[in-house]
Amino acid sequence: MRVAFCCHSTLTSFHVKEITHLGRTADVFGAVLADAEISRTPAPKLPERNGLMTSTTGYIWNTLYGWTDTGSGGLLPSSVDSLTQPIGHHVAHPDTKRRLHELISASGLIDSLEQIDAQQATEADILRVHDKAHYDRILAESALPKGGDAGDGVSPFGNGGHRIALLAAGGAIEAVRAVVEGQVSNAYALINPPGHHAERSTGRGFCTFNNGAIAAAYALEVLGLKRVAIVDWDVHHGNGAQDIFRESAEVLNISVHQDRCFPSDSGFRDERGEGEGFGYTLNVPLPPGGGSGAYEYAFDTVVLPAVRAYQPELIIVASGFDASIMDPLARMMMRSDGFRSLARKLVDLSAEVSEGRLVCLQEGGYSPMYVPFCGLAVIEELAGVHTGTSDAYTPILGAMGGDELLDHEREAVDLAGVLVSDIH
Ligand code: 9RB
Ligand code: ZN
Repeated sequence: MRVAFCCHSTLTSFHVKEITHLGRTADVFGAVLADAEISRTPAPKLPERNGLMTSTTGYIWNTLYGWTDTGSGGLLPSSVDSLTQPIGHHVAHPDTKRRLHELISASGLIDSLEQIDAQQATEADILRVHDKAHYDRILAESALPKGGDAGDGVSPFGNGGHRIALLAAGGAIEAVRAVVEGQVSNAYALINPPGHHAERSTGRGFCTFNNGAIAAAYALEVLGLKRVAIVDWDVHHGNGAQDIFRESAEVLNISVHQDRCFPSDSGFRDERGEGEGFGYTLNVPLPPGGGSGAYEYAFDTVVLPAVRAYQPELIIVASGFDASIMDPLARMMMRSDGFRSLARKLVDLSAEVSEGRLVCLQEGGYSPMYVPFCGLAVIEELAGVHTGTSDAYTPILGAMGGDELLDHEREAVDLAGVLVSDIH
């Protein structure tokens, strides 16, 4: 079911009537919903928005995204020699993302989204950004009884894993296609495995193929766009798109990340692209400990001005939730309301520069408890729908503070802000 939503005088102020769930038992862990009757206020007749009377958010999930086999290690492979004991759940076990999908369903938000099917990306889609040798190696290792590794020894995949990786890249392509062709206004692709660390010739950091880069290349080479911006708010550096597009001015790649978290040897401010691409790689490394104050300042000072200067036709977001205060693989302090606020900024920005064309692609996020609340907040903002679901962790996490912008965070962001003037 789709919800038509009300578009006021400008694109930046569209909002939907709040959807109220009556008699809902807010048991997200049991995912039990009693009596989930939804009452909606009928949408008033709307002014036309790009010729469309309704505005929808596309959503992609596929059961196989929950079937990635991350092996028996926790982060490192399990090994008797190195005394890394086997563990039930690898840090990137797909249940975290499946739990986000289940909250989208249990909250009722899914009824307001247009579900779009992912198809496997083709070899040609992958080879727009990756070497043939990388593609061939992934297929060959995927055929082995126990699968293989995407490239760095900490990115295992199981037998047949190439099919899930192709489905993730294909989900990214499909989300971009649906938005650019006007089937939906914007989209969230809850894809897995992630992609933003995968470089032209290798996978790394749990990423096999670079879904975001593949989708950006599809937008440029197949759909005919001229300028695409990638905004990477995953807590780790978006090294993959930086590697793939370093000589291109057709992609503006902005990564806001915890300084030297992963990879520890990239993501510095002085990495700015090369040749024609100089200036179109923009890194905003943040000191550890930052919360929504640091992130909002980074967006207001660097990300938004850079994207406004660039005027892309499409914004792709590398949407990880590993900057959350609950994440085991980083040390930042974002909460769901912080992610909601970043999403709101990008929805408004996309209305300003790219006719609302905004596609979020799932990247990292390793707190099985908390990622669902962060993701729900972001997708609610994309859809302009509030389900009334409250972040169950706010009472404990909110009390920890950490949202104020600190002087050393402001200084780090301001140093990156200087680089915006080179973007045209
Ligand atoms: C270690 C290595 C990793 C790998 C991936 C991440 C996060 C990825 C993500 C963090 C650390 C290597 C421990 C390589 O969420 N991206 O968004 N660590 N990788 N070698 N060793 C010893
Ligand atoms: Zn990450």
